[in-house]
This record gives sequence, structure tokens and C-alpha cells, in this order.
Amino acid sequence: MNKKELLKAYYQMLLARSFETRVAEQYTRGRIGGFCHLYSGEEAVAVGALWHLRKADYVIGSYRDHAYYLIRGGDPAAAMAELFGHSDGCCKGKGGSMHLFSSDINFMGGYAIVSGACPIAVGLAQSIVYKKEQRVVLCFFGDGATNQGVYHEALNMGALYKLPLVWVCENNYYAIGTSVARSSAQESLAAKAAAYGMPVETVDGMDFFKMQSVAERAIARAREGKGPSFIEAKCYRYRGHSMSDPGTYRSKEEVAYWKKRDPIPRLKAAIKHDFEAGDEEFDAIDEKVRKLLDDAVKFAEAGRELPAEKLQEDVYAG
Ligand SMILES: Cc1ncc(C[n+]2csc(CCOP(=O)(O)OP(=O)(O)O)c2C)c(N)n1
Ligand SMILES: [Mg+2]
Repeated sequence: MNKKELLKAYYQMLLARSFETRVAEQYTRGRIGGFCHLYSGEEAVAVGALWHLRKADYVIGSYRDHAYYLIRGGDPAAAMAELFGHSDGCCKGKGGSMHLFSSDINFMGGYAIVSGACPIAVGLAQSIVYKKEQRVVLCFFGDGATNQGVYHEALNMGALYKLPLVWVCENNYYAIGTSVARSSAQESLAAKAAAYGMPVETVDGMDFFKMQSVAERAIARAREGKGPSFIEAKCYRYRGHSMSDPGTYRSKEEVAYWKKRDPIPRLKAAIKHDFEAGDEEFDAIDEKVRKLLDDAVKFAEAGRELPAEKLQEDVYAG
């Protein structure tokens, strides 16, 4: 990858991280209601996984969904307005934090039900085969999803029918406060998925380079019609499960260990090492992100809720 591409990856990660910082501020000020889960710490997983996708490909994921939407090219202002519950949000304020969606960028949504996106990903992939399209589906979910019944049905069907799917498991070691060790008889989530007869890989999800490389192989395989692959990305969320979780089940040492592996300074250092990139180039990106998010917050502040009589619109298709 050249310097320009790497600076783009840095920009995407910084945008995702900084968006979450703004969301936390606005949530604390009471402007955002409902459940709200932040992605801070896991940016290399999403940026790396999505790096080799094409515009026409589908992305779908869990409720921790702001980063997916932004990295796919969603408008930060429309996302912020959505979180505020305002009518100019990407779902007219009806979805909120957990249900961002935009067919314009083929982001088929965040889903609040643990593993809820997995069977829908299978359906999307089946539609691709049925319509003889060239797209692939990339589906994000957490470690907790791997204990759900429907998850196993989805993995089985995807592999059985050789569907154009890439499964990306964000193993951040916890489902709310329950660790993988306490909830999964098989702690290797890759080993658990291997039972369905598809290639599996475990990767350092805090490393953008490793993440994109593993995803590149999986995406190419899906595109060639060879069927799904499974990626277990080991990562860590820096904040509690949601805005209402202080995260007291994790030790300070554990959080500090993972903060040392922060994917953003790690990528910055790599770019500086490999190319002649000065601080001013990073400062310019920081400034661009700051301005974009200032504007996003202003846009959200200026909006209004949808009138009550419009609430039942867009509920059913057709
Ligand atoms: C079917 C179902 N059961 C329980 C919940 C409550 N719940 C919300 S998030 C969550 C934890 C999921 O953890 P994981 O899949 O590891 O994703 P992470 O939050 O770590 O990204 C649970 C149990 C839910 N939303 N859906
Ligand atoms: Mg988890």
C-alpha cells in the first residue's frame, strides 16, 4: 500500500474514533437517548475488513454500528442526527444508534438482536446468487453471537450453499460483562466455526495490516464463488459495553494492556516509519475530522423529531 492509501486508512480510523468521542459527549448531555454502544478500540477490525470491499458489496452488523456506516462512506451528519432522533437522520430518527442503515452505501444495517444480522446476511447472499450478481456480503458480529442458535444455522447454510459471505467475528473477549472463557466451551471461536467446513483464521484485530490482508483473501474467495470464510479478530473495546456500563468487571491493568496496542497510533507510527510523513500531514487529517464532526453536531442540533403522524411510514416495504 502506498502512503496515500495508508493515510486514508488512518483517516477512517480517526473518524470512527472521534465520532464515538462526540457521541459520548452528546449522550452525557442528554441529547441522545436509548442504548448506545461505542466502537472505540476496534477500529482496525472494521477499517481492515472493509478495505478491499467494493461499493456494490453488502455490509451488515451488530448494534455497535457507527463505524461500519462511517467507513462505508455514510454521512456523519446524518448519523449524528439519527442518534439525536431527528427527522434528517439516516433513518429519519426512527432507528437510533443501534439501527443505522443506508441502502445508498449498501450498509444493510445494525441489528440489536445478538446474532440478528447473521441470518439476514445469509438471505442477502442467497439473493446475490439468485440474481447472478457479483457482490459479496460481509457480516460483523461479536463473540457473544457465537453462542446463539441462529448463528450456527446461518454458518451452516452459508457453507452448505457456498454463499458469497465473509464472517467477521469481533472477539473483544466480553459479551456485556461475561467473558468468553465463562460462556463458550470452545474458547477459540475460529475452531468453533471450522466445524462448518470453511477456511477460518484468527488475526490480531488491533493491527490494520494483518486485518486487511486476511480479509482480502476471504473477500476474493467469496467473489470467486468458493463460499464463505470466517475471521476471528481479537480486539478490545476501550469503553464499557454501552454508555450505561462502567465496565467494572475488567481490571485497570487489562484495559491498559490493550490501550498500548491502540490501532490508531500504531498505524501512525508505521506510516511515519515507512514514508516521509511529517506531523503536519497528520495534523491536517485531525483538523479535517474535527471540522466534519463539528458540522455533524451542529447539523444534529438544528434538527427536529419527525411528527408523530409520520411514525408509521416506512415500517413495511411496498
Ligand atoms: C438475542 C439477544 N440476547 C441478549 C441480548 C442482550 N445483549 C445485548 S448486547 C449483548 C452482548 C453481546 O456481546 P458480543 O456479541 O460479544 O458483542 P459486543 O457487544 O462485545 O460487541 C447481549 C447479551 C440481545 N440483544 N439479544
Ligand atoms: Mg464481545
